[in-house]
Amino acid sequence: MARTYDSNNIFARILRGEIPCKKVMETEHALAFHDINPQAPTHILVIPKGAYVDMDDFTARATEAEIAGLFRAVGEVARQAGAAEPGYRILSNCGPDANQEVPHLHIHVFAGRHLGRMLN
Ligand code: DGP
Repeated sequence: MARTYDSNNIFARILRGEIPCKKVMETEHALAFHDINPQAPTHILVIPKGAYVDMDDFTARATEAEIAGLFRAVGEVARQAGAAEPGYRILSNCGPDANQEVPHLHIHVFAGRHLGRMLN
């Protein structure tokens, strides 16, 4: 059963401009900004502009343009950060078992140090 979208979640409020963020990039379908609690020298969050709770919700309901727009933005953010070489990691927590904290889909982009085999 899909979770219900809470339009007052913190990233919805960032999208509406009610809460500031350190913006990295904005496109028609995505917004990228620095994580408030960085786990790597580069730690950027890329979110869709549409109201999607998580990856499950996004891949079930989003349009092809929204899906392409989000993933193009992730790649572009990593390139702009100079992370394509030597590399970066993307991660998206989906639901309680993954400890998803903010119920608006977000893709973490980590870079700037050797990341080991896994982040937790
Ligand atoms: P997750 O556990 O995958 O839901 O990660 C949520 C991330 O969001 C976490 O790394 C901290 C970040 N975060 C939470 N609140 C804010 C905020 O108000 N601004 C920004 N820039 N990041 C936030």
